[in-house]
Amino acid sequence: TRTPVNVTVTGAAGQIGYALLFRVASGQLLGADVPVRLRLLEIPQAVQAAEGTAMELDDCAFPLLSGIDISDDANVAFDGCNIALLVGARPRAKGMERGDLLEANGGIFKPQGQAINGHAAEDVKVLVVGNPANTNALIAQAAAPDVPGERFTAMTRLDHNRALSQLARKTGSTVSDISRLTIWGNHSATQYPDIFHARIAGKNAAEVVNDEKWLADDFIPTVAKRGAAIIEARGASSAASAANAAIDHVHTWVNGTPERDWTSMGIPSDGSYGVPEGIISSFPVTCAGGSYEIVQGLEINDFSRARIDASVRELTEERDAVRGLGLV
Ligand code: NAX
Repeated sequence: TRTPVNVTVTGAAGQIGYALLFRVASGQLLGADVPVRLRLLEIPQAVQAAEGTAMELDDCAFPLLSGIDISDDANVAFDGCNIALLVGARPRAKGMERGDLLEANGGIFKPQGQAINGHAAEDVKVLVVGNPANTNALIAQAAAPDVPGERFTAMTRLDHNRALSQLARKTGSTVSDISRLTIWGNHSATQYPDIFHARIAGKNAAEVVNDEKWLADDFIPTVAKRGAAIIEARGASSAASAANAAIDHVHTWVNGTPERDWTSMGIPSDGSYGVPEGIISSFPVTCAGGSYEIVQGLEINDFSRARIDASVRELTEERDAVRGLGLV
């Protein structure tokens, strides 16, 4: 039998945690033949709620779930961690400035990065879901100098999936007809969903759509502001769809992208496409053998360039702000 993979989930008692843990335990994260051990990290006040979720996980009798540990100590929760899902974060309170938000999250992601550095397994892969995801990933990465930098990623897969769904609806196709869509930049309202290289059943998606006004005034803002629309409708932020995207992100990273397709991941820039090296920005990537590569050689038109640049500018401002706080 295989050694279980240690999957650490932070914010395990939160709403995304509740939607995520059962899917991890059932084998959807890594595959139906991979046993997992869950390591849950919560703040002390939420440990009891996490224990309640763990009771329900027990009650599912998942054959692949080889154990559950709960802790409020990052050094314990990341011990031997192979996959880290960093979901818990400090939400923006009313009237909170961006600097305060970044500082509060620095207080979470810096010690977690240090704990990963000190205790995680050699092959650790990190996905940051908690917002501001890209910059939180940068903070954790900076605190983990002994872990290869490319192991720190941020989630833009929910944006990617939202864009797939909107494009399918507009063109009367199905999501499985669509490939090569890209989310560029920050997981924020400045993100840029790019369909100029996407294919719909073998045709260029932008040509199929043939409606730049829809692209600029409908598609892009709908995808970028979908999180707010969900809150408005549901009275709570996206949870099951966010958990689903986290599953997709890690599953693709570990098991690879399909032939002739790619996905979107927030990853440390190597300078490709004029994105300053080091910031964690979303790119089109292919995955194989447990690692990813940026898709190279795409032509970026003026429409796309302006939007990528705007989102990247926001990321460099966030980076400068956390640099000012001594976090990176
Ligand atoms: P909840 O408030 O329901 O849960 C967050 C949990 O994190 C709480 O149980 C809290 O006790 C815990 N927590 C706080 N600080 C912690 C720490 N230092 N260590 C361990 N646990 C800690 O939020 P939820 O709806 O689950 O959302 C979690 C995060 O995901 C938020 O930051 C949210 O903004 C972000 N999202 C990111 C998305 C993305 O696409 N990247 C989309 C969905 C979501 O909005």
